[in-house]
Amino acid sequence: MHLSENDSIMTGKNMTYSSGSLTNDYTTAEKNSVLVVDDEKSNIMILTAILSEEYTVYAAKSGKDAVEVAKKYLPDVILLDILMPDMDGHQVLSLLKSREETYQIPVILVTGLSEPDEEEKGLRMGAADYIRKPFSPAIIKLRVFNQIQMRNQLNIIRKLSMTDQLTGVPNRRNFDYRINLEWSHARRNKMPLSVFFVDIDHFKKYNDRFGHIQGDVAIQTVAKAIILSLKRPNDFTARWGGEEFVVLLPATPEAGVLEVAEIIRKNINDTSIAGTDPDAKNVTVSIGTNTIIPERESLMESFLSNADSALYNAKKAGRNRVCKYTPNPAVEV
Ligand code: GH3
Ligand code: MG
Ligand code: MG
Repeated sequence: MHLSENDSIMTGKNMTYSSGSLTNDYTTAEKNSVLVVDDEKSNIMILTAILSEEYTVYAAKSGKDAVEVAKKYLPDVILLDILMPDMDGHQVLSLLKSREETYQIPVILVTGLSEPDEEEKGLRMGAADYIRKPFSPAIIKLRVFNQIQMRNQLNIIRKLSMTDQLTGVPNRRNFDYRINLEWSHARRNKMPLSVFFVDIDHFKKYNDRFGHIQGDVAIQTVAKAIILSLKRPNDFTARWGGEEFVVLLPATPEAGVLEVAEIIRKNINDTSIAGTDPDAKNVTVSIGTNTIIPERESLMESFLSNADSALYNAKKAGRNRVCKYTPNPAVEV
């Protein structure tokens, strides 16, 4: 730890995001991180010394800075002093618990207050644990470790619940979450949002011929081909179910989605999935696309079902092709 380098953080006056770490190893992605909040410089130094071997340690000297650092770095655990000038630990805790980005971060209150009422108040407000000063380094380490371990396990469960087991791509639940975000974003910013469904052609026959295990390999290969064709960081694919995938392209107009869909169709058509069988045709997919600039009255369900009807048209027209949704002309009664 280089104190001079981090003095601005220690004083809390000119804290910048880029220098928000008390250690110089915060680039190590695998390390869990802890935010230490205390108005006493000496306490921050002691806690950093105890924790920095195992964790990336961020520090904040005031409640206001603590909330900012927590939002920016999303530490795995926060050690929060209660007695601080301006904003006390309880106020900071309440702010952290009220924000979408930070409410899940476990907070361990650290304080010299010994009244049981204070402890009860903190726990009722959502603190995960409570440590009294003077603290022993071993207790600090163990309590932090317990919270980190629970958080890591929770993250694994969360990740599993959002991932399709066969292909490793996001699952339908993940897609539902994502499309809600992208839909609101597109509506707010009046940006086009595109979607398409990718469905493997005659897959029942494929399974019948090659068996379900090879069928699974084909599904995995299609997932990979889709992933490799998506170039922008916000492009998103999920397994919709069975042999069908859905792709969401934010800020992408119709010409863009048609281009990406065609690349995917072609890549899959050109990939020899069936293996060594000389008579086997390649696996092909049909794709139905739709694009919208959502307005207040637009329905997300119609946006998706219209892409699905475009997929139906691609199947009807002979498969191994891309069709875009076009509204039916009005029928005169
Ligand atoms: P179409 O060209 O009209 O899409 O015909 P299709 O045979 O692909 O469509 P259909 O919906 O009739 O059949 C889908 C098949 O996909 C049936 C099912 O056995 C197979 N399938 C669904 N999920 C899986 C899976 O996880 N693994 C394997 N191997 N097959 C699956
Ligand atoms: Mg199919
Ligand atoms: Mg299907």
